[in-house]
Amino acid sequence: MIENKRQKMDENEIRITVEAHPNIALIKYWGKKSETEMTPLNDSISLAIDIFHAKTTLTARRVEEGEESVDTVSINGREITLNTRFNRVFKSVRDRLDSSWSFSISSSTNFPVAAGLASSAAGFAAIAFALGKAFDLSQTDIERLARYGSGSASRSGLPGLVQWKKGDEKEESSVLSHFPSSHWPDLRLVILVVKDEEKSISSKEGMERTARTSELLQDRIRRNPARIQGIIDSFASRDFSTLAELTMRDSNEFHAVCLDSYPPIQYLNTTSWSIINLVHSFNKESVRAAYTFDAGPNACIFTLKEYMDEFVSLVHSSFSIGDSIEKELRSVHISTLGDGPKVVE
Ligand code: 2P0
Repeated sequence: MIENKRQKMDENEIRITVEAHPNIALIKYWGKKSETEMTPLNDSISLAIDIFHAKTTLTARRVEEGEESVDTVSINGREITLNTRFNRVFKSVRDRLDSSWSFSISSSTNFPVAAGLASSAAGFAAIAFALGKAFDLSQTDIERLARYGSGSASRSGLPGLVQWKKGDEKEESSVLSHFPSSHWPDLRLVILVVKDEEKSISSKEGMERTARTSELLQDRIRRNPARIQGIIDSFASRDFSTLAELTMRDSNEFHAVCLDSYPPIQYLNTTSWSIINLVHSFNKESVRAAYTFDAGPNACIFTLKEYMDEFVSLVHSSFSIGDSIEKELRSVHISTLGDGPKVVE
C-alpha cells in the first residue's frame, strides 16, 4: 500500500517529462517472494545503461466528481491496452490523493523495445518518477510504484551501482545506490543485440516456473549475499577481474537455474554461446571483459576503456552484423554507466 500523505493542488492539469535508463543486473533477480508486493527471493545489483533511455510525458488531469477517470498509455506512438500492472500503479497513486485524477502517459524509447533490453524497467521507472515529481511522493513511494510496474524497474530509479534489497518482516524491500556512475568512469558496456527468431517465455512466467520447480534455485539464493557483497567490494576498489568473474558466474548460474526449471527454460541461443566463448578466449591472459545475459539471447559485455576497441574489433571480425535475416547480430552499442531518472521538461 502507498503511504497516505495528503496533497494540496490547485492546478487541474499537471504535465511533466522525464527520462530514465534501463539497467543491467550483475547479480540477477529471478523469483518472487510475493507476487502482490512484487518482492524478490534474492537481492540483485545493477548498473544503468547511459546511452539508452525511455522519455516519458505524464499528463495528469483532475476529474470532476462523478466522472470516471480514464488512463491511457502510448509507447513509441502506439496506444496499448492497460494490463493489471499499469492499473495497479495508477490506482496506488489515486488512492492517496485528495481528489480524482486521470493519467495519460506517452513514452518513447531510443532503443528497440523488441530487442529485450529491459524496456519495462526504464518505462516503469520513468512513470513512477514522473508521478512522484507531479504529486510530491516520497522516494519510498516512487520505488514501490516502479516495483509494482516491474520488479527490475525499482533499480532504474537511482544512479550508479544500485542494490535492490529483498526486505524481510522488519524492513520493506528497497533500493540503495552504493556509488554514483562517476566512481568508475573507465567502465564500459558493450551491448550486443543478437538475432532472435524464437519467442521465449516471459520473465514473469519464467521466474514463476523456476520458483515452483527448481531445486538449484535454493543454492543460488544461499550464495546471493556473498555475491552481492563481492560486487560492492570489487566496484569500490575498481577490481575489474573480481567484478567480471562474479558477473559471469552469476549470469551462468541464472541460466543454469532456468535449465533446472521443469519444463526447462532456454534463453541463450547459439550466438549467445559464441559470445560466451569469445569473451573467455579474449580473457585468456587476463580478465578484460565479462558477459551477462538476461531473459533473452542478447549480451551485455562489461569491459574497460583501454580494452574496448580491441574487443569491439574482435566482435566485428567474429560475427556478421546487420538487419537482414542471415546476420548473427542485429546491432552493437557502446555505453558508459548511467545515473537515475531526471526531469527534462
Ligand atoms: C534482472 N530480469 O535482474 C533479471 C535478470 C531478467 C533476468 O528482472 O515480473 O521484467 O516485472 O518483476 O523485472 C526481468 O524481470 O520481471 C528481470 P517482473 P522483470 O534484471
